[in-house]
Amino acid sequence: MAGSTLGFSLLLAAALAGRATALWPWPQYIQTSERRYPLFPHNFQFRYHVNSAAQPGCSVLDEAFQRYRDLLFGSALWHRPDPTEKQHTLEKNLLVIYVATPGCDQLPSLESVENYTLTINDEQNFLLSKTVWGALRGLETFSQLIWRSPEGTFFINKTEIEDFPRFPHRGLLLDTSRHYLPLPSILNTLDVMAYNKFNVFHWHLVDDPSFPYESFTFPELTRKGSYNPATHIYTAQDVKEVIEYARLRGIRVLVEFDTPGHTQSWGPGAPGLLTPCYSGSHPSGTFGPVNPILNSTYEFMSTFFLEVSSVFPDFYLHLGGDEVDFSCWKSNPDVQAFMKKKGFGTDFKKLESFYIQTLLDIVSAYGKGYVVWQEVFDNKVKVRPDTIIQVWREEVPVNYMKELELVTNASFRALLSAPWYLNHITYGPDWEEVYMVEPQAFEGTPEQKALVIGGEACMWGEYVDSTNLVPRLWPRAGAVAERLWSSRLMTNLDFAFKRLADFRCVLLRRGVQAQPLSVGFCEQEFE
Ligand code: CP6
Repeated sequence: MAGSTLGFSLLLAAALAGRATALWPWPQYIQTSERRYPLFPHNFQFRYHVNSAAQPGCSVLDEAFQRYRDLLFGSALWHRPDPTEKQHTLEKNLLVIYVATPGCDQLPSLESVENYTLTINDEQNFLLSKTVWGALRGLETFSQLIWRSPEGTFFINKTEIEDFPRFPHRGLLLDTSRHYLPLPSILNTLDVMAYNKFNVFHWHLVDDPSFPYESFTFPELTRKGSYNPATHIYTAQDVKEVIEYARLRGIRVLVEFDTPGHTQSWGPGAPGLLTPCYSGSHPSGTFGPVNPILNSTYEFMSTFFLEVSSVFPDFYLHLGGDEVDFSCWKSNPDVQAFMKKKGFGTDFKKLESFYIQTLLDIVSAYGKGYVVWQEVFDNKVKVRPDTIIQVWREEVPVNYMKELELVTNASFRALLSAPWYLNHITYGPDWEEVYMVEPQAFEGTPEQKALVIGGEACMWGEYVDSTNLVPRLWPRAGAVAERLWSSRLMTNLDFAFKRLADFRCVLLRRGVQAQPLSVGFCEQEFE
């Protein structure tokens, strides 16, 4: 990587400059100095450059300015400095934003350019980006550069930052099936994701225990499959709100409808969809994965995914495909007969592949791309070459680094999650192991390495609901966020610890109940 030596010396210089450089995640290039400029809340302005492609009325930035004004200076009234002070400082008491290309109403995508440069010097405070998404990332960085003296004055140091993400897919998975997460929990998570420069919300919406998604083509799914159809569901309005709230923060919503396994909750609302399990020659009364041998199954999936494709605007859908239990299929005589007819022998992976392949063709026809869990690749399902494979298994069938090697060797793009299960907790600084993961540390060509497009932190919901979600996520998910945003050279745990502990205090000030990393305290913890 060109400029790595330079990168390190700049990093060191910045580290020495002290508290004003507690950035998270760390930018790609930064130069800071001891020279500092005061900022005055009562007349501080975000202002569009006259030649910026984005101008007042750009919802993404107009609303971001409001959010960052509130975060930085609060809604409280700050003392007004005497008029002479104002004269000197007014011209520099603003951040000028220049966005090079138009577009404030689109959705972020995998291809979105998030680069920005931020210049704080004697002449100006200037944020330059190609797109509004880059401007959002730069605004977050700007907000993290501002600090307060003990007397309460706001300052920002002379700084030059050139920043861009290492990986384009930086996700966080929430599971809303094991426990229902109220809408505010999801929206608040999106806020904190943006503070960490995450850009994909992977919504594991339904699973075995409950089906909280309100389907308008199959309302019975929700009525019979949710924990409580009056309270524990996401209405069409809720879903729209999540998507727009995420968009305004430069975050994509990648929805997952996991099949053919993990579908128990679909059963009551979709009679005939799941496979009847047998005990001996009689149905046992229990049901297994989606029944892959019936035409009616594929008709149902066509209709259901047509709805899903229009409700969720992102190009990608997550189609699951993980952990299919074959025991029920094995027990069912009709499935056995189908296997024989198809020439699958006793290889149920072939039956699973048959299902997935048919489903993928259906979804492809709707003009969508898809992400699947690694089993789909492991079982040799024939998938489109643009399929994204999400690696989640730590050790079997191979360790996750080997799996990345195999997936990229087959020319598929890969997402890494295996080492990033934040639902796993241990006593101690468990963020360190998460932080030190190097997603490209496998045997392979540069072309293979380039096929790793990012990763996701996962918060599976068996033991997590809205009471413990926030402290379990933050600041630990931040370790994943920095690994996915910053240079691969960022491997100094002491430097990371200082900044992450500091960032955790920033989160507390912003009203996020983030758990402590270690012993210590925050200056403004109880404000
Ligand atoms: N649910 C679904 C889960 C898991 C997966 N899929 C899971 C299994 C084991 C671990 C973590 C998560 N709870 N639908 C696997 C992707 Cl350790």
